[in-house]
Amino acid sequence: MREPRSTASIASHAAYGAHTPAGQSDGVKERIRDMNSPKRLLTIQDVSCVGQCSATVALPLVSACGVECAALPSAVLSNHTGGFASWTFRDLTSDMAGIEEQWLKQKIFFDAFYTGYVCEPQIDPILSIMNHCAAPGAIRFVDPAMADNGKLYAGFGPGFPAQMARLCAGADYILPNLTEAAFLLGREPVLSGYDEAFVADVVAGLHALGAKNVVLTGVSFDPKKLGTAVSDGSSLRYDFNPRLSRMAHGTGDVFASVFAGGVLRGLDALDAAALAADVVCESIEKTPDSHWYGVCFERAVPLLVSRLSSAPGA
Ligand code: PXL
Repeated sequence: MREPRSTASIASHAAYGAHTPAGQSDGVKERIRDMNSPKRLLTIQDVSCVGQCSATVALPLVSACGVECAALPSAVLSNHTGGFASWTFRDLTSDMAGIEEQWLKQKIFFDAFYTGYVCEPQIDPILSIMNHCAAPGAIRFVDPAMADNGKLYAGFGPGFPAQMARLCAGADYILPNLTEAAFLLGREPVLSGYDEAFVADVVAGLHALGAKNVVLTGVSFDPKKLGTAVSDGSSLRYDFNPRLSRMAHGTGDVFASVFAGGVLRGLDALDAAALAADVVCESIEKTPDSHWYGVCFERAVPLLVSRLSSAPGA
């Protein structure tokens, strides 16, 4: 049975600083890392049992970056909703408060949060976890995974982007594609025929929501190139790769996982975006055309590991 929640159990940065060594104090074994432990990231997104997306991408790729990856599943689906004919969906919102309570009781904190595909009633429980279970200086990555190619994913209603915008408001990094950016801003998606001034305006709108850094994916000014716009609010920089002849499901999750892992390993945001894009391209190139539901990102892990081998915190 769940214990009643007390205000004393609600931790904050101050409570983190008040840690005592494991085994002392109140008999609760505290989870304290020593200075040599990797950074610990909590990813909050669904487990699609089959489909190579969300948590089944984040866990291996964040780990391959040399960062500990804890996972809070927002839902369990038999398979993702992007191309399969049907699916089961178990919403795990009602588990979230109890999970937070356990973490607070055991003084478990996170150096970073990375949210992906989540449901509308989960925005407040997620904000609560990010507010209470953060180690000092914790970084928030929000991938507003809700739309692509001009359309919301199946299962999200028109009111969802406004809720997702609340999660973006407190983020250190948001990683929308052009479609998600348009929905966050309440605009019609524009997917081609735009210029740098248009991108700058979209990025400014996203900063105005409250996001500190904007990483806008799927940007293209030349049909042969596809890239990312990276803004810290004062400078807008671009990274481009040659456009591949095919698109694939789950590449946004590969990009966000590698980006978060790269930033936690000390890469500058543009370098992390360039690494993430290279891993996406390698994954697509190594995916047979017949493999329609995701990308074989496993085959890009050697590239990722070798590119990060000289990064700090190896
Ligand atoms: O990759 C985005 C994603 C994540 N999770 C689920 C999805 C999708 C995209 O379709 O359906 C369940």
